Amino acid sequence: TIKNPSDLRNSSTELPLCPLIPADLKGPVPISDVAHSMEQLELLFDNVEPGGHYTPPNCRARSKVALVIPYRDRASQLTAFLYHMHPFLQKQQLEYGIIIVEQAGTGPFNRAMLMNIGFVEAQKLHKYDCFIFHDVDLLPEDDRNLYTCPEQPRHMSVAVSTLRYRLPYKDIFGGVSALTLEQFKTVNGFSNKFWGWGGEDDDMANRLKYHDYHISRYPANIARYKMLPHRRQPANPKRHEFLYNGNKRFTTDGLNNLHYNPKDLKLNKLYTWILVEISENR
Ligand code: UD2
Ligand code: MN
Repeated sequence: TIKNPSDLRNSSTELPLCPLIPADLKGPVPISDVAHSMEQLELLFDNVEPGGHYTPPNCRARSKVALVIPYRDRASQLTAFLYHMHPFLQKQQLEYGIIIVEQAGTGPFNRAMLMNIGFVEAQKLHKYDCFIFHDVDLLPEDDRNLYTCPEQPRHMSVAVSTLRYRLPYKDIFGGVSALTLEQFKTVNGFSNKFWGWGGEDDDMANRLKYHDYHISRYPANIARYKMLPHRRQPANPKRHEFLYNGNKRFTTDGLNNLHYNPKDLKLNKLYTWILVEISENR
């Protein structure tokens, strides 16, 4: 039978699914040390929608990925990150959004809680199904390191420059890690109790193990990252104690007891910016 002309029109506007493995990946990608201002960057990437959201123009992305970045006072790292990541992710033909969650004030930093907040807030913006929690100072060095969520949670920053490009210990889950919406909900997100440096990533590894997930990884020659230089933050003296008895809190400490005071949210050109006030005493 002859097709109805309107069917034809429909089928030609429906984009094909993006390839499972993007076509023009190159392997190693250079990391620029040229500093850019935010204004310069905004002119460079005019294909990004407000809030740092991107949809591939020629195919339908297989998943929608939220990059959630815990952040405070690292302005030059943020511009280096955006300059590197937008082209990197676009080459992978992903639908993605970049969400910067900034902690207000000067109290101890709580990386894990900021990531929980990013997870919650991102879902109000787009139908994300994959969440990649990402230090702002880590830049991937190989474009075969796909920013997707596989069947098991993926630890992505396997080989980091400042750690001599070697996995420091088997269960490390810090740096960059990817979980599906379902996985993150199942483990009740991150603990909210880690104030200051350290422990929150290992607590997540314990949550994953407790729920019978295992940590998947790309080989070290692909999952390579450069860490931009920074000062060390003061370590949390309670991190070992909280890690040790963390399993008592998996079901009560995380997404289901997350409290924060949203102070601001802006759809900036290259990223969504969320400013939050958080506190220990609640
Ligand atoms: C390691 C982990 C990191 C986290 C941390 C302990 C790797 C490669 N990285 O990072 O994921 O587990 O230890 O908490 O394993 N940040 C700010 N402003 C601050 C402090 C932190 O924006 O004042 C953010 C930023 O995204 C930074 C991240 O938190 O990249 C981790 O903090 P870090 O870079 O100071 O800690 P580092 O490199 O020891
Ligand atoms: Mn760092």
